[in-house]
Amino acid sequence: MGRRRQALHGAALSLLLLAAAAHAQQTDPGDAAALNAVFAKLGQKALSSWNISGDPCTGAATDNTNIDNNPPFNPAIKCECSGGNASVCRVTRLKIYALDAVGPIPEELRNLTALTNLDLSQNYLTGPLPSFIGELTRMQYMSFGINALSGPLPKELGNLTDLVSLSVSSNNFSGSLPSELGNLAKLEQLYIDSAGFSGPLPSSLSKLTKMKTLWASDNDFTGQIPDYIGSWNLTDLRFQGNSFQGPLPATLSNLVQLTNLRIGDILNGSSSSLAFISNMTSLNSLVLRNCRISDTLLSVNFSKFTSLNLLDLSFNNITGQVPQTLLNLNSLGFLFLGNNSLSGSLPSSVGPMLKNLDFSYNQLTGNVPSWGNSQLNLVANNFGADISSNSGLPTGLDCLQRNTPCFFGSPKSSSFAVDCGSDRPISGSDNSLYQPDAATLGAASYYVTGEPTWGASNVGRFMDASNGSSIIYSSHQFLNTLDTELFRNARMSPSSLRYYGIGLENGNYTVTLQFAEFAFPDAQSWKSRGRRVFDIYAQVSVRSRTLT
Ligand SMILES: *[C@@H]1O[C@H](CO)[C@@H](O)[C@H](O)[C@H]1NC(C)=O
Ligand SMILES: *[C@@H]1O[C@H](CO)[C@@H](O)[C@H](O)[C@H]1NC(C)=O
Ligand SMILES: *[C@@H]1O[C@H](CO)[C@@H](O)[C@H](O)[C@H]1NC(C)=O
Ligand SMILES: *[C@@H]1O[C@H](CO)[C@@H](O)[C@H](O)[C@H]1NC(C)=O
Ligand SMILES: *[C@@H]1O[C@H](CO)[C@@H](O)[C@H](O)[C@H]1NC(C)=O
Ligand SMILES: *[C@@H]1O[C@H](CO)[C@@H](O)[C@H](O)[C@H]1NC(C)=O
Ligand SMILES: *[C@@H]1O[C@H](CO)[C@@H](O)[C@H](O)[C@H]1NC(C)=O
Ligand SMILES: *[C@@H]1O[C@H](CO)[C@@H](O)[C@H](O)[C@H]1NC(C)=O
Ligand SMILES: *[C@@H]1O[C@H](CO)[C@@H](O)[C@H](O)[C@H]1NC(C)=O
Ligand SMILES: *[C@@H]1O[C@H](CO)[C@@H](O)[C@H](O)[C@H]1NC(C)=O
Ligand SMILES: *[C@@H]1O[C@H](CO)[C@@H](O)[C@H](O)[C@H]1NC(C)=O
Ligand SMILES: CC(=O)N[C@H]1CO[C@H](CO)[C@@H](O)[C@@H]1O
Repeated sequence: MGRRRQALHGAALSLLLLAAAAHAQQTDPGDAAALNAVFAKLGQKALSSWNISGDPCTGAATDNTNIDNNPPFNPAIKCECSGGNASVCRVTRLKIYALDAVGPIPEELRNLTALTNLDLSQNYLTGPLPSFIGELTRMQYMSFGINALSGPLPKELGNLTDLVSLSVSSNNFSGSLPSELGNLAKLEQLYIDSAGFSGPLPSSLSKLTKMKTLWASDNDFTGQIPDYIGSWNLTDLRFQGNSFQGPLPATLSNLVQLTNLRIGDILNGSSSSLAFISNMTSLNSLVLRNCRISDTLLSVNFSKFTSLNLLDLSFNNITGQVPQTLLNLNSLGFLFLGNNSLSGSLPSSVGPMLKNLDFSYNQLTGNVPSWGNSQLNLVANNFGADISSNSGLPTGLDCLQRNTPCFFGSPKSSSFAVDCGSDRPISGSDNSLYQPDAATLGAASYYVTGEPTWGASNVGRFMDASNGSSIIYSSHQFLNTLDTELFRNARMSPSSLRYYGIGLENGNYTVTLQFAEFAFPDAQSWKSRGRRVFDIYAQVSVRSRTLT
């Protein structure tokens, strides 16, 4: 009896002690003041799940609630409390994610010196990234992605030597990358795409040998892609839409652990061969678009690329035949080889997953293959040039070959108008009747309409979204136009969208292109942070036609 009571007494006592300890936990007063000031300036309020008592390091901030991939827990902090019965808690993680917080980065952030993890992405933060950020030296993961920050990237970032991941993607910075970034010896992920940077990549970055992921597309980086990239530990490298010169560095061939490689738009300089990819057999996506590659597909043994799902080698100088081994790859779903100099006829079969193939703008000949329900873009080749095989051409495709026989000598029209993406004809205030254009155009497809009078061709795969639709609609009332209806539908294309006039008579033509923006709202929101670049060319592909 006595022993039992003693045991109960002991249990009650330890419970009491725990309660006392919990009660004595308190946020570091400096951190609490700084956090409250940061939140006040960014118009944020703590959630009831973690500021129950008015003390930030409470509830979800200190229990085992997960802060990552937990949308309701936002804005959020996590704290770490030093042991003892009157322990002090420091704020180690701060997340204000996609809440459209507006304004400059608050100065009081400087006082949260225990932060290891800061996520302020997808807001509307303006002004510079302050140099005091370099004082938060415990930082490991830091993101300012998709905001409106401007000015140069501060060199003090180089003091954050524990940093593992840094994102400043989709901002409006300027200037070149500071060479101090080379001090970030633990850096594994660097996201700087669409961030506004320019100039050559600093040589000091050669020290970042732990780097696994580099997204650096859509800046204005110049010079050659540096050799040292080949001694990084990359699995994901994205370098499209910069101003790099060729050739591609030979050291890239060392990056055999890459699963994702996207390089594009090499401006000038000498050409490259394709053999450097030979050992990158873990690749899932390979994009080398417009990279001044001169080679044949036979210089790589594609049968080793057993995970390859997307291959885009368009806008290069790839010659010779398309090998059956490439088309047979079991994993391959998207093959984009448009705008090269491929010749010969196409192989007789394709792999089970290969549903989207673009061979437009090559020199292919012979019969159009019958590959079941694959989408096949064969515009601007030499199919059916031989009259005897003409019967094999799908309707309209004969009018979109290099040497089209369509309407030759007997033109049918002298004008046409199209409302891209619309499902019905619309009369414009310019007295044109805009024809509908509602066909679903997949990742490698074309179609022609009417007699035919015009056609369209689309190539490309959306990087993330893939709900299949290529047409978007807006109910927006557009200002500055009498033709609001004309702009409500639009065709989306991730890579290349072309319209063709067919059977037009000789003469001088005026081409009018009309645009309205409705994907990026004009608002103080991260959703407005995007850039639209128009790269339009009008081309005469049929003999003796002039265009103005
Ligand atoms: C931040 O720290 C500085 C220096 O310790 C102090 O003067 C200032 O009051 C602090 N700011 C806040 C909001 O706590
Ligand atoms: C926490 O609650 C107190 C008391 O309600 C309030 O003054 C403070 O601003 C809150 N802190 C945050 C970060 O919202
Ligand atoms: C716990 O608090 C008591 C009273 O304030 C103090 O004497 C003691 O040293 C503290 N113990 C620890 C481990 O902090
Ligand atoms: C931080 O970086 C700057 C510029 O790179 C340097 O001048 C400064 O001494 C560094 N501060 C510390 C504390 O290391
Ligand atoms: C980006 O910054 C430049 C100055 O560097 C400025 O002219 C431009 O308006 C800014 N653009 C946006 C969208 O903030
Ligand atoms: C490279 O990455 C692999 C796998 O992610 C890892 O095991 C290895 O330690 C890394 N090497 C270096 C030098 O960081
Ligand atoms: C490539 O283009 C850049 C920018 O136009 C120019 O400065 C450079 O001299 C060119 N290089 C070559 C090899 O043509
Ligand atoms: C691929 O690996 C083999 C075997 O290690 C090597 O002989 C060859 O040079 C490598 N090819 C390239 C392009 O690096
Ligand atoms: C290509 O790779 C496959 C699979 O590794 C191998 O069986 C085949 O012999 C190779 N072909 C050539 C020409 O090296
Ligand atoms: C394309 O490749 C062919 C064959 O290798 C070569 O003769 C030609 O000069 C190349 N053209 C360009 C523009 O590089
Ligand atoms: C087309 O424009 C050119 C240059 O303005 C002019 O010389 C020519 O006569 C025009 N042709 C026709 C058919 O109008
Ligand atoms: C029709 C077409 O798009 N042709 C282009 C193919 O690629 C070369 C090199 O980028 C361009 O010069 C052609 O205009």
